[in-house]
Amino acid sequence: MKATAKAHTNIALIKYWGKRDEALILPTNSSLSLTLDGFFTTTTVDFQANLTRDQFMLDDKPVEGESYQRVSNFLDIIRTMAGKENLYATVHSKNDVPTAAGFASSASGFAALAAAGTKAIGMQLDNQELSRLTRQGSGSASRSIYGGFAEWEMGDKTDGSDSFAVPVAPAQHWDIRVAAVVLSSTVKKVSSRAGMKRTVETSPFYSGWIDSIPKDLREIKDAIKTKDFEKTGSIAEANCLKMHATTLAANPPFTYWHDTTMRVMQTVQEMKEKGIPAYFTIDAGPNVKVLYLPEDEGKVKETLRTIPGVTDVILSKPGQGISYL
Ligand code: 2P0
Repeated sequence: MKATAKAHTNIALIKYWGKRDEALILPTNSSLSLTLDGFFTTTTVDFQANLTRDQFMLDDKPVEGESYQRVSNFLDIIRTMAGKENLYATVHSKNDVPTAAGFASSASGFAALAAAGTKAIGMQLDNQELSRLTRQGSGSASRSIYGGFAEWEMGDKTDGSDSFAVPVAPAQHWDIRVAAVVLSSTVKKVSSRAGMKRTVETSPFYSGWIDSIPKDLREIKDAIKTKDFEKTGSIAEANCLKMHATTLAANPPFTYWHDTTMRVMQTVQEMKEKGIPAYFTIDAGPNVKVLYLPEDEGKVKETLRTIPGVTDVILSKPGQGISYL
């Protein structure tokens, strides 16, 4: 009862920022992302009748503590779905997500775990069912089931049955690129889970964030469909700034930005002024991702690399959804 699956990480263009149910991982807003070719996780799950607990190996090292618990709790959901409550597994995961690039490996990690785990235990789920399950491991992971552009529809049911991601456009639809700008100092004081919770509970800007999402989503889907890069980039950039603005008004207030984060944002603005279309987006950390077109790759990479405090620039194309190896 063994299966291996591969999943890519994704970058949100319309951010998921807030939960209405922390246990089921139900969001307060819908979100939209681009799956990335350059960053992925490969996971093998092997259910064995002789095991008395799960084992989790990440990059060949045994993992215990909170990360182990999240994986084992997620396998509990799969075991319950399959009606095999006492069947434990060994999980071997390999991350091809450079941690320094500031991508949460939880998106590719839980998507690969859900795909390999369900197949290994003998279940056949369609993508919608798989996304709904994956969501319960990590919200952003629900979008990594699909390649290209995907939307996680928040749903409104309390049991989460209508909260899952759907495909918007496949990777082949549009070759836009993402540069992950790696900063020398990446200390993060507030986790994304804690950050979104504090923001929902205390930020007076939060209702403005929620109210603005339907229009952002509608317009970015139109722009993706018509391959309007300027429009797609502008909406994504503004959506990211709105998300980060909610944290500044939280109590106590916080920001994920460092000085280099702002320097990168300024440089992207200067590139636009020089006629190179480039747009930034930032998740719950100081690193910056820059959207650009393939013909500008050389200039964009060189410009970003020379910013003081930037140690590396990792480039990626749109990536594919879940695959089984
Ligand atoms: C996103 N982020 O849409 C947003 C933008 C961070 C900023 O999803 O608690 O690791 O596991 O559901 O998915 C990061 O949060 O959180 C995230 P959980 P997750 O990509």
